[in-house]
Amino acid sequence: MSDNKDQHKDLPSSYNVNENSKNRQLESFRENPKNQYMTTDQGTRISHTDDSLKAGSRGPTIMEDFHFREKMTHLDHESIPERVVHARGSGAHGYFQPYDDSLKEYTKARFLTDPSTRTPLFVRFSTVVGSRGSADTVRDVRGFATKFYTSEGNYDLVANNIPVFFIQDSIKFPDLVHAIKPEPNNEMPQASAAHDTFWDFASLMPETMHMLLWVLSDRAIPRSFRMMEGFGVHTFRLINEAGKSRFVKFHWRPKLGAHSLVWDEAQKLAGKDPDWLRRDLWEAIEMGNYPEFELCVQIVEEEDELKFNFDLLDATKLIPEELVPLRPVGLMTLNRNPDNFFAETEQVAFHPGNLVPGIDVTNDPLLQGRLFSYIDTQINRFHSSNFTEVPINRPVVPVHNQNGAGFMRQTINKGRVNYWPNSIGEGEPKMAPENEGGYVHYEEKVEGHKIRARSESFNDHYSQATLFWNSMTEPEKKHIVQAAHFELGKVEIKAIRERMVGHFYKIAPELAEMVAEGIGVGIPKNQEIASTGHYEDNDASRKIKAGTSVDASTALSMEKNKIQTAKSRKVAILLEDGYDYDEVMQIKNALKEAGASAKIVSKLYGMRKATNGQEIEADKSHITTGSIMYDAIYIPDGEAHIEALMQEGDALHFINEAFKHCKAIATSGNGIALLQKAEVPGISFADKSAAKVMADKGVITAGTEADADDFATAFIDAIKKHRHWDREEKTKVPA
Ligand code: HDE
Repeated sequence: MSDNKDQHKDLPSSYNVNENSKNRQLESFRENPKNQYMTTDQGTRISHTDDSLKAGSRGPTIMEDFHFREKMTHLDHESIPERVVHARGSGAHGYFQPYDDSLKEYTKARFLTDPSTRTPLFVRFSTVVGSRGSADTVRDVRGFATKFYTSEGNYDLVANNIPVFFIQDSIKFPDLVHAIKPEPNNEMPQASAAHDTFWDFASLMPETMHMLLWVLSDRAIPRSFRMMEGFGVHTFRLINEAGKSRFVKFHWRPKLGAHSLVWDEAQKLAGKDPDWLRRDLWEAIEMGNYPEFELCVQIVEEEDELKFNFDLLDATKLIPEELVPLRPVGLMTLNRNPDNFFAETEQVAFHPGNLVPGIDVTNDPLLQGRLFSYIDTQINRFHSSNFTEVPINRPVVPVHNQNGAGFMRQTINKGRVNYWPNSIGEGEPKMAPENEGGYVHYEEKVEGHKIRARSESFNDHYSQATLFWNSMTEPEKKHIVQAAHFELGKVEIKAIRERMVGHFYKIAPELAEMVAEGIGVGIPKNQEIASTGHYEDNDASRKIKAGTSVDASTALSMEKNKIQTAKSRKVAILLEDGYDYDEVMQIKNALKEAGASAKIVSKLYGMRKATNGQEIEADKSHITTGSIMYDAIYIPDGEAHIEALMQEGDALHFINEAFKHCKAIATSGNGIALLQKAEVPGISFADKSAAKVMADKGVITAGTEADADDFATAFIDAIKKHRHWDREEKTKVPA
């Protein structure tokens, strides 16, 4: 079959896709019960669904009750196997739009280069280790997978919120997953790496060290899915129109900045609201606070492949932004919640091998294994290769091929021809040459011996762990140490704890010393720990060893890159009867203007009366909420109301806990005495009746004569800083 022009003359040169394309496609699958009778699956109207068909009202149920059998059979089959990893996830629809066409120089992928197109997409955020019903806020890597429904087919960027991975070769993935998942004999612990088998494995696998530091850092307890970075991890390829290839790393940057919880808060949230991150995402989208992420790329010329002191094919390494800066490409906006969790979030099936022309893979041995695993795992979940026909997985462009029957086939292929080449079907569907959008794999030259080994250039397991450690601020370092005390403190076998300290020593002696102190072991005398795998020396290895590197990278620290905004932050207003109504309204308005939202928290639900007789309804009672569900607290003035709060253990705990979690707190007049009673040590307060606003370590106090605007501004500034770590010097925040 030749690919001459004539043969393609009736075919569209491209498809029009816009931000509504996917929604329109999904609409044809949506069910609407409005003004309809209930029916069986066969469309027969149902007259009664509360009693099964029986032989007499006290007799046995009869087999012929087709309605009962259908209803029960459905329930019995209402689940599919959960994902073996990333089982717990939350999804959202949105779109991506490039800023301009400047990436054309590097890639022919249209969705990255046509600024007039909004490509629809679906994102699924996830934890990795826990089961589908596990808590959102556990210490874990977060998945950040995006399916772009592009005009050239589906492209999946299946990313994480940490830029590196535990292992270098995918053959170790089953071992890693077995080790980190609950132990096989008793299925404990749920959704946690803090157990012997994980740290046993990690301590014998030096290549995990870089990733482990990220997992011990605050990155592993994000404040919100909307406030995490995303990383493609592997090095991919971009291919331009002329066929030139460059290496690329993909990077999502949240517009709200990257922010985290503190560990004590994360643990408590896991009990009080296990859906914390899911709820946060859902509510933000419902309220119109659409999460936005900027897609950036790091591009490396082919000839520079070996210029760094690490291998671009090694997924345990990142490219420091000091060496290759991020180049912004466009913006993703998430603006619609799914209609049905199962149909969309559960059934969405990602695959790093879903590629479009202009993007290709590399020989990264971790990525190569993923290219096999994802389809295989979907077949386990769906029991059919027809999962691609499920609405959420369908591309918005037409699909034509001779893939055939199987469980749950939806497409009705017509005619006799289900093979290629054929003459009976006039050779259709046709092959698309490259200039008509046909995907052509990059012609990389590959040669070598068949060998079960890694390149020597993968053999440095410590330098980038040290780079990460060196790049942290003091509070961030402290949190890593405290996290290690927790994680390793849960490890019963002392030799494992000791082995880990040996690795930490190689990363940074001070890290090892601080960790060792908390887990009852010394620094092992023999620091020699064999490196993983079997390594082969080669040319690339020798060049890489002499390559470029940096000692610290500002980009790696969340603190150093903190985006200061109060947008979408939640503030609790503690209220009992007898508060100053005008002050509450002033602060509420100021918060609204800054993009934050306020909730009234009181001892009980119901109306709370102000000194001027006005009433405000409580949104939450102390029984149904806690300080951990807010980013900041405000307590207005008012004698009777403060007097009542003074007597409430829950309110005092609320303030004290928020203080320990380093959150912004504001009060005025009589409220100052309440803060003192709630024990917030090391803080200077304004004088109760002075005309002054005092801001000390995120605690804002105002005298009764102080200017209301100054008070509100100081409070919002404190909220924008998110956490006031300088308080940790006085009060311990568990890591
Ligand atoms: Fe995955 N991974 N993974 N992974 N991964 C899966 O596919 C796998 C890796 C990532 O929301 C599974 O559909 C192997 C790196 C995300 O549905 C499975 C290896 C990165 C998601 C699988 C890796 C990821 C998955 C389980 C090592 C960041 C959730 C269910 C070679 C770049 C996608 C599924 C969603 C899910 C295999 C390593 C990201 C088993 C073999 C590195 C975000 O196929």
